[in-house]
Amino acid sequence: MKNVFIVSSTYGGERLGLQILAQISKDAGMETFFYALDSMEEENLINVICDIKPDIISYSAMTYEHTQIHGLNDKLKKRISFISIFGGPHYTFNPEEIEKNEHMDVLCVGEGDTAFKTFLERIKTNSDFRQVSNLIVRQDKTLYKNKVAPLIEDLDELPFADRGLIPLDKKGNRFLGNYCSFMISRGCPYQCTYCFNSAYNEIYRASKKKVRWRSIPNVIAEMKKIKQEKGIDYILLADDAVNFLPKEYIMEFCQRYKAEIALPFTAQFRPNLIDEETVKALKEAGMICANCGVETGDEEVANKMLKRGITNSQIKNAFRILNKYKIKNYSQNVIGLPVENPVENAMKTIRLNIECKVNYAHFTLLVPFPKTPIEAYCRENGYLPESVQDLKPSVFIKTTLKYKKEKYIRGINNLHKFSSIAVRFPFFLPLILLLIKLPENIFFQYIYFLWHGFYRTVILNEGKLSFSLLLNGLKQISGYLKQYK
Ligand code: B12
Ligand code: SF4
Repeated sequence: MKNVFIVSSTYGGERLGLQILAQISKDAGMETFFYALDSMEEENLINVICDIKPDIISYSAMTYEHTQIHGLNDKLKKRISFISIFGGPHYTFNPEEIEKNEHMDVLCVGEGDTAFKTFLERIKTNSDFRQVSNLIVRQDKTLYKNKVAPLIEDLDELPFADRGLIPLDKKGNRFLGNYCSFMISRGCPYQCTYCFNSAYNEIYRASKKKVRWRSIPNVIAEMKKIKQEKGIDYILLADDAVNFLPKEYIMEFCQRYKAEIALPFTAQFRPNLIDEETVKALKEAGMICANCGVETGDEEVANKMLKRGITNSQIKNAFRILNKYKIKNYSQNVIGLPVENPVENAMKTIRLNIECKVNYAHFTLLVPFPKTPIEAYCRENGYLPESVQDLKPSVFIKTTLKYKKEKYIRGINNLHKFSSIAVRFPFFLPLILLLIKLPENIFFQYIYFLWHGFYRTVILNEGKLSFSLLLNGLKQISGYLKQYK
């Protein structure tokens, strides 16, 4: 039997959740294919898939990727017969999608590993799959809604992610070189209001252990296998935060990693949980780069509105430690928040990053995702009169929020383009404050993306600056901007 996975884009990287499902599909004896919608013209893709004649098409989407995915599924349903199954964050938080769309046969809520395995087994044996946990199944115009099973407790039970289907070229990712990503843990105990986790943990109220982690031998075995098979020279630890893991675990992991893997790596941290001993051990194990969520420099907004549970002094301490151990660091920041004056608020974030001496500060504009507490807050307070679900917002281009004054919209969209440069070169701030008064324009947008690409490729990841790198960067930017015209 044949199963085709479809996503809207890989964004030049891996999609680990889907790669685990791909391995499950292969283990079930399915001939397995993978396509990203942005890898070819839609009509070509439809022809390719029709030629394959799949029994199952498995779609995965984050919110805002789903519209394109649904359009493709509708067109395919008119041409060939197959069972369509949908999973990923968008469907987890918006399961009602299946009620609205008659071409959706199955929808998976939450962790899909066990449900997908059972679903494939039932299909292969031609048996009933209407009562599989986590699935909503449409059959004979009836929807069969099943309960969500508890979170998987033992992550070692999962297969290693498939590394063959998603075409990472030899040079790998433009930022990281020939790398692969790994996840040691799943879950996050926090409830930041702009993130999916509070809604996710609500779905899994009954599961006591929200953060789970694999055993060290299991992680090391996967890394060793991939290092040998793919000759990678870099590792990206993709966990929401590596310091959700117990300290003793990190210490032991560092010893084994240094002895058996010894590749440079990047990891993500929650700044309030960073401590010197752990950073020192990770540095000795090979960590050369760390990513931390600063998010906002306004402590009151951070804790009352965003429910970050963090102080500015904890953030400063985190970067002091990273800088002391010469770990290249970058911060994630969110601006364009639902406050009276978003420019003033963003300036506090820029200043906090300057004080922290962050190497590279990455700024995105808030997109209030449906079903997150911040979306409700925006709507209740007049920043978002209707759901943004039908728009196609981008965290990189324009705010989706309504502000009382036009100058705030122009100001925040323009300041977003220069925030990272302002952190690196604070003496440009007076000039930047003048520039943001100008009308919004494409030139500022290019500056934003070029700076982002240059800093992350050349400075953080020590790539070589070249004409072809610049050309490639410009091509990618114009391709991205075309989608948002
Ligand atoms: C790595 C990552 C990325 C990567 C890779 C994307 C990916 N989805 O793998 C990249 C960098 C591309 C990315 C980009 C973005 N991301 Co992101 N990303 C993540 C992150 C941190 C980990 C993803 C992961 O591997 N999870 C672990 C695996 C096991 O879970 P999973 O992928 O959800 O898959 C499981 C289930 O969903 C389900 N499932 C998934 N697909 C399918 C398909 C079928 C058929 C079935 C049955 C089941 C199923 O089963 C899987 C296994 O259990 C998550 C947060 C998180 N912890 O999940 C955010 C997350 C997915 N991202 C999110 C967002 C919003 C984005 C962005 C849109 C914006 C942003 N914040 O930058 C961009 C979009 C791209 C752009 N414009 O550039 C949101 C999505 C929210 C939503 N409602 O859709 C999340 C949940 C984080 C958050 N803050 O809320 N992201
Ligand atoms: S700490 Fe990170 S992953 Fe956890 S809820 Fe906050 S933003 Fe989401």
